[in-house]
Amino acid sequence: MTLDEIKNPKIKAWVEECVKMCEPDNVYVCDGSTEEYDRLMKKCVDAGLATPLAKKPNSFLFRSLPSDVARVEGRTFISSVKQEDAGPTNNWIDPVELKATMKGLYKGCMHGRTMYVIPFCMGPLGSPISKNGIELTDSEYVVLNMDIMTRAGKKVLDIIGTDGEFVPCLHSVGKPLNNGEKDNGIWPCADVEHKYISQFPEEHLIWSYGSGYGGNALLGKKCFALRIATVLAREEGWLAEHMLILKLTNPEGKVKYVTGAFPSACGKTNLAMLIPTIPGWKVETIGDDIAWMKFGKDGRLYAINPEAGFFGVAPGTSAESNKNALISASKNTIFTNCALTEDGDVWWEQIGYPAKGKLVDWKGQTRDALPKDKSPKGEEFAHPNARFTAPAKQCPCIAPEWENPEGVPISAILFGGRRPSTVPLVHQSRNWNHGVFLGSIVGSEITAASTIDASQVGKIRRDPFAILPFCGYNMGDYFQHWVDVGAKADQDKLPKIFYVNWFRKDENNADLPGGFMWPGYGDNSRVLAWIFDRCDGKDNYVDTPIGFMPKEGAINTDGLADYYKKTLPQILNVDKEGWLKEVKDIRENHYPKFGKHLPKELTACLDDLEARLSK
Ligand code: OXD
Ligand code: MN
Repeated sequence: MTLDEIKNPKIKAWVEECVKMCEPDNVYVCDGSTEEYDRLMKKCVDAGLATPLAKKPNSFLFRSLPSDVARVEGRTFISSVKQEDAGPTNNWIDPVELKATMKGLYKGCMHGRTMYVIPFCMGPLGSPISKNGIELTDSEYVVLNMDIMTRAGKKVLDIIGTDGEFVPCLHSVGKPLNNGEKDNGIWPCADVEHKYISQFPEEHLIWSYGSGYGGNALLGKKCFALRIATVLAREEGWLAEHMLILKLTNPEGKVKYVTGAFPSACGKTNLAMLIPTIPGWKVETIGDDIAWMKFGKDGRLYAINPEAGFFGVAPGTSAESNKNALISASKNTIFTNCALTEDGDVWWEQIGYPAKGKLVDWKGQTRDALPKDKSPKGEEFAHPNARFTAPAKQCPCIAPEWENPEGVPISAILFGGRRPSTVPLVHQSRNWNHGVFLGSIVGSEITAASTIDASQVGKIRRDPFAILPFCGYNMGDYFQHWVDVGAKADQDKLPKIFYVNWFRKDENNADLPGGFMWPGYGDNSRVLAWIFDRCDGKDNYVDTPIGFMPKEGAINTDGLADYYKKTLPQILNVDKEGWLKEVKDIRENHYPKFGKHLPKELTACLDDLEARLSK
């Protein structure tokens, strides 16, 4: 499609303004057709940027540069007019200054390239909760990924019509091609110090420059569906969250929907696609990363998954950890920074089997495969943040209603992190505000594996609501928004809030695989079953100083290994000393960061917790 075919004057004027600045050789409006996808993929293959995979139908492998392998939080900015509105946890640059800097970079940045205009919709087409965006990009890789991750193309232009709203998202890889220069198989991007992932919250505007990877470049995901959407949600009275959405069916066929927020590397995608180990229970997926929640006419909170695909971390994904993800990515999938096998398949660490013969690693080097599916740190064949981009509709456990425009009514909200000590397997908040408190203290313990600074080991890296890198405004105001949303709602209809922890450890117990006191994965269904019954008001709990916890025998342990049965009482216990230390850490190190923006309701919850623990 050409620019002339766009009937919306606002879109046209904005595209023209960006064309003038970026100076692409051509402008192309994406229609979202299969023919277009195939054509652009062929262009990537011909340019040496993508490798077709003989073993996976219509699937391709891309390799990025080592300087462009993940989101760049240090180069991500919330550029609000006032610094205070970005808050203490976001990088901030004055919007006038940032725009001047970025305009300098954007000037002529698309020489030798095509500017693609991608009309896209976050959420099911026609849903009252969905929102539209237009991404301008000079990367075919971005167009292809956006095609899987969002509903993209002409149909969205038709929905926007001549006066509909859209979020403008400008993206460039920041690598102009001058005088007939070619990419020559090298992933285009800019140096780290020239990368800018910028959100302008007052204007609902996104400008991204210099990276072609994931959340830096597929602007519908973290930039729009979280950073800008959190701002829109606050303005409009709803919730935009870094949460999975799952459907849980009990043996009687009764259904409940659950959302869950977990920091990166806590198994969120695995939980969303879990295969229960307890008979009769079923988990189906609505979404694995983001939930947008709005109140329905009946006063209940309804959630949609704004995405249409999974951008999942490949390493660690195996038939054991997440068979459904492997099946989702078995065809029509884009792989990035995975290793390539001799027979034309992808491979990654902890895929569940060793590779044979030679492998081309993510840097393009051919090396002998190892006799196991692990590699020494720094010598991985697949980058630890290697990804698969797979259509959600290919997931064998996708719920039939995953695209329901009305969304699904949420009964429970889970929070969790990696906490080797203190935090029990599961506890329930006493009420909404106590649940907001639990969300506000989410975090993972810093391990020797996650830091090079030994003095940090054992400390808690807080990631409130698992949304710290994705909140488009002051995190203290975000907590207040959650409190306000709850205060306005019918209390009986609000979801119940739980804190789960699959990661308690006892290094001294040689029986426990990896020292973990709970098996996790499919066995997390045992906890989901307790939560399900809690939502039905079953008398399956005890009241403790930290909240409601399973009473003895309330967690189904049938078929669980004896060593887990033995450790269960320990992980369902209230560690008063540990929690008092937690209270101190929150009071001294976590909450003071938010200053006057911290809701008084949360301080009240902290005081209440301390009083109950001290009784
Ligand atoms: C993601 C993340 O990629 O949360 O989804 O980092
Ligand atoms: Mn995420």
